[in-house]
Amino acid sequence: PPGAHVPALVIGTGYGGSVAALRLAQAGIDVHMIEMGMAWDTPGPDGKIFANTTKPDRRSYWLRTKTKQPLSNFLGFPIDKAIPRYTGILDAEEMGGIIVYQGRGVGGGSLVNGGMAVTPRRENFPAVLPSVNTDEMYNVYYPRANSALGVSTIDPAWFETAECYQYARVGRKHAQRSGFPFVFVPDVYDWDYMKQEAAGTVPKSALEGEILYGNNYGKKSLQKTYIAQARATGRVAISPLHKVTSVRPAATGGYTVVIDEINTNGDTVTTKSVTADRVFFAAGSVGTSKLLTKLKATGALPGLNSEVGKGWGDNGNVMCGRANHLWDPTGKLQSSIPCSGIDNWAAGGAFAEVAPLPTGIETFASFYLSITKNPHRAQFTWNAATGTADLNWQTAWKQPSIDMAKTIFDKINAKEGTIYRTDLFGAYKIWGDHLTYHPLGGAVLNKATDNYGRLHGHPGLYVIDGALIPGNTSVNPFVTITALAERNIERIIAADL
Ligand code: FAE
Repeated sequence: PPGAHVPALVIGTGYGGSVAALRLAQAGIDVHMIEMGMAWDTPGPDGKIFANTTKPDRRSYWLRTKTKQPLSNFLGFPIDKAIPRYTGILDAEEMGGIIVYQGRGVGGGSLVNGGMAVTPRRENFPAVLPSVNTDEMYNVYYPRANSALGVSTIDPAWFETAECYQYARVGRKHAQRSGFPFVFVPDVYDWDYMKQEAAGTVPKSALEGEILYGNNYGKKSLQKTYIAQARATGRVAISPLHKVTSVRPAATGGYTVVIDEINTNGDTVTTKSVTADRVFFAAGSVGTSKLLTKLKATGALPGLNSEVGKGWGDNGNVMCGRANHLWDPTGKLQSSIPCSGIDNWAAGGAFAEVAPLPTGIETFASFYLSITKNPHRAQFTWNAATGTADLNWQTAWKQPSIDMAKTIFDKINAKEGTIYRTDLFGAYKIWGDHLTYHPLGGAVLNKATDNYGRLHGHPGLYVIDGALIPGNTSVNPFVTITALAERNIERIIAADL
């Protein structure tokens, strides 16, 4: 209720926010979570909560009237289509030089992502988070995160025979013939459920191409793990379709948090304010960075330091497809959940996932999302004229990522006598270099905050999401975001509360 007082307010319900809410509640503290997206707990007219990837509808996109698919074209033809404006699940946020894809709703990115749950190779960790103790992370916090998220790896015997992973077996064959290490990638998908999908005994999710716009079954999103556990404590309340617009010190101590309640058209219905003793910024790398940049520039939080908004990176994401020979079909049935990758990080700075193209038809295409060691970092700055926090990422900054991905795919193409697909991202365009799924940084650990996420200058304010990580994790990021949040909240509960 307006004017209410809460001990702990969490902005956002993704990985960082869910870890904070659960652990605070278990420590006996009442938590209120504020989420700008929808609850995603009610079926639509088709009886399903989430729309299918091949049939996007109003549920699919955040306040757009036309879809903005990551793969914009197929066989040269644009595939985006008109949809009604709605507070849908996937935000394709255009930041000038880059489109940043993000999940919107209770569960954040866990609603839309592929569930790939990857712990970085230990030798790479010191470069990811230099101020964090590696032993503690690998002995305590990564295991804690993996266990709470429900991470597991595909049954290798099933992998060899499953029709839906022919594309991954072709990916393995091509990787190994060129001498690259091929690795299984863990996931939060329920692999036993997927086996039952393949056997035809349960409703299909991964085998019906569901991804990007939500998975109706099988994937253990945060709604089924951390958030379910948090709700079960009885101490966590969640307000969907509520967007935090301001945080400032309250005269009586603590912080005044201003919140817009919005409708499914994105319009503000009412504006509320509450007082919170402690506020946890968990709005995602972009959400947290934009809020803090604004609050510093407009004087609401004058004590924030000049590191706020800095150190933002795209985790080096770049996509590409290869055209296979007719004797290497990748299968018309493709599980939407990737299970494998090609690790050329040490030699070439690239880790490539063998990704699905779940079109329902045989495409003879191999498709990859590469994570690369791109060195570029961008900064958010406040634009008073437009009232927005702008990001200075440049499209040309993807070139190092392309060069690193080429260390894998030029070699495979040469070995196999194959070529790149040029029809997936626009006419004659090989590289999907216009986007990222993995925004990281903007309120970097031990720079904008202390070494546990406490924001400098304002006691009781914390950052606990992907904004803490300086731009790259060497693999898919959510396990690292979760493990770092586990580490930080343990310290904050012990020392501050
Ligand atoms: P996030 O999960 O983004 O949660 C932030 C939440 O805050 C969202 O629910 C927002 O709606 C909400 N919010 C933002 N601003 C406000 C505000 N002002 N007021 C109230 N609420 C607000 O943050 N990562 C992997 O590790 N493996 C994968 O397989 C993978 N696949 C991906 C596929 C796609 C299509 C996408 C988009 C991402 C993928 N990711 C993957 C990235 C992963 O989902 C992402 O790193 C995490 O979700 C980030 O977690 P955070 O807690 O930082």
